[in-house]
Amino acid sequence: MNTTKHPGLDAWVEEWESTCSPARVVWCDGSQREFDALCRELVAAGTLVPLDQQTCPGSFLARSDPSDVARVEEQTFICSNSADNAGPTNNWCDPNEMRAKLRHWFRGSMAGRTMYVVPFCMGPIDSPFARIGVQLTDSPYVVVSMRIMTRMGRSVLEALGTDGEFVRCVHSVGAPLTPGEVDVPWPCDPETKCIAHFPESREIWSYGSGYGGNALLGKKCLALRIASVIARDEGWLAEHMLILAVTPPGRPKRYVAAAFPSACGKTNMAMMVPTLPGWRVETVGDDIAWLRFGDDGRLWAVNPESGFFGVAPGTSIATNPVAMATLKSDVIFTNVALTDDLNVWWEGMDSDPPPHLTDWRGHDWTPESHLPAAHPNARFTVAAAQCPSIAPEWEDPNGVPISAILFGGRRATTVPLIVQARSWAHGVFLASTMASERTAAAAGTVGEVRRDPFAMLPFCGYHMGDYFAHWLAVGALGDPARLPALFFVNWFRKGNDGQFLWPGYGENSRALAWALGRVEANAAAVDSPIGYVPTPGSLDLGGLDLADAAVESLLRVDPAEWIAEVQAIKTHYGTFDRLPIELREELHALEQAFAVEQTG
Ligand code: OXD
Ligand code: MN
Repeated sequence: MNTTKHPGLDAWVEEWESTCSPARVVWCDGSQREFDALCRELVAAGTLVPLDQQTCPGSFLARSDPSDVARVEEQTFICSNSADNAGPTNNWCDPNEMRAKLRHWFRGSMAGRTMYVVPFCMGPIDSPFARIGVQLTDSPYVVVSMRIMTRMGRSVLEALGTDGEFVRCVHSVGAPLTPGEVDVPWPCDPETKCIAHFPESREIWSYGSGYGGNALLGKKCLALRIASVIARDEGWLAEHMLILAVTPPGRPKRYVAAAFPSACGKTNMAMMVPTLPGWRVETVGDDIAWLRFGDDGRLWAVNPESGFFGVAPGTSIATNPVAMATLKSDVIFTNVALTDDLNVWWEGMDSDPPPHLTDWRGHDWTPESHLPAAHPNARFTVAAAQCPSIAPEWEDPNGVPISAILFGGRRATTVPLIVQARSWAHGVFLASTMASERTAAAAGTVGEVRRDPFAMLPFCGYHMGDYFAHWLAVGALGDPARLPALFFVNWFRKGNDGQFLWPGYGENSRALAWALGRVEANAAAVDSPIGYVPTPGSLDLGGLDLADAAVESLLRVDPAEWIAEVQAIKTHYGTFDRLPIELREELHALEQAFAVEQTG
């Protein structure tokens, strides 16, 4: 038993050691030597396959159990003291009931395994934004992933001192070993998984899964669900947003945050290669932003993570060359396919797959196979510091000042390429209506619109209506002249022929340029019922082969579509028992504006 200078931490570790009965306890120091030793153990256990050391030095492939491939939203709970505070969009369970159930599952759950104590920090350790967590886990794969995704180890214990506060995170894969039992490469509980958050006591208990957001508890669990509650209590914002820096030629660098639901291209946008000549984009973060007011009255943001846990399929030299360059070495890939020469492959990487692969389940695969070679949610875990477009200031303890926030989804119809909100409250209204259409790859009806307010539906740790009110309150605290401008965007609008109207990727720099033009107050716009929409001439479309009709379609605010949208928003709002009156007023004003347009 290691003892630290922090008696509260020691007592908590001891308590869980006696509940989970691991064979041993190891306190992680976060060193390279520890990381390398764990990787060697994981290779010996068959969890990690070393990749070709010439082409992918320091990189490994993990294959998960087929039952453990994604976040389990149905098994994710916000166990606030009252159900009311979890709200209509979260699963809720009485905290005492959940504690009793999980304690029972955790009892002896680490038998035959090592319990690692992982001190970690979200945000640069010297930052006023920083939050410390300690994760207990019986998964060495989680430990090595946490070392990439967070600042982890001895320096965090030092920062904690003798009585520092930390978020208590307990994680077990739920696969105890009996004496002599041979382990499997990816231990988990194939039947039973549960990710429980206790917002009042700032605790996370996760059982049964070793995958991604279920198991790397700093990410979705701490930096979004628990942090959103802390942010509400302390007057800041914890958001599902990328952060980028954009420098137009001859003009100052500005910072933009953008919220998009999963699978709408946040990592691609964060690493964008702008097609506008002379423009430069640098990356600050690709998934989470913590925002708070600086002394100057502006909103400043940090990326609380130190790595990217990105979706591999669809990533290619064409769609995201910067990500491909980031993945040259020191990556843990999970559930991608393996080539015969120990390189990785996934759908969307090249147009032609190699003639033979080992798929994510470890089976032979040929182009004739009907199943994807890589799991659609296959991931790469890689340090942000090795991203060629990382902004030099990405770890600035004070964060970066945000000039604009973009909210977007995947909409085939209705939502124009970009709209500027008329005010903060109007922006909150637009973001609260955010939605994304299901693609053919996902379960559910293709084209069905799923509302995902602020892209936070799976990640808000409290009542979504109160979350909207919190956003309004933050805006009311700020000086309107210093608040970021808010925009609603849609890269996915389709024409009558069913084809995307907008090329996306690096071309999104043109929308970014218009947004900055608005921030600097010189880009022209039409005042439409849904906000300020670019005049066709105000978008820089030079060098882009887009017909005038396509531009018109991209920017159209179609009254019939919006009258239907207003009805859909009413239905969406009907699910909230606590909705700020300001948002109802915004909806009413929108409905009125179209009624006037129809009659006028
Ligand atoms: C993620 C997600 O893993 O949003 O970032 O699902
Ligand atoms: Mn995400």
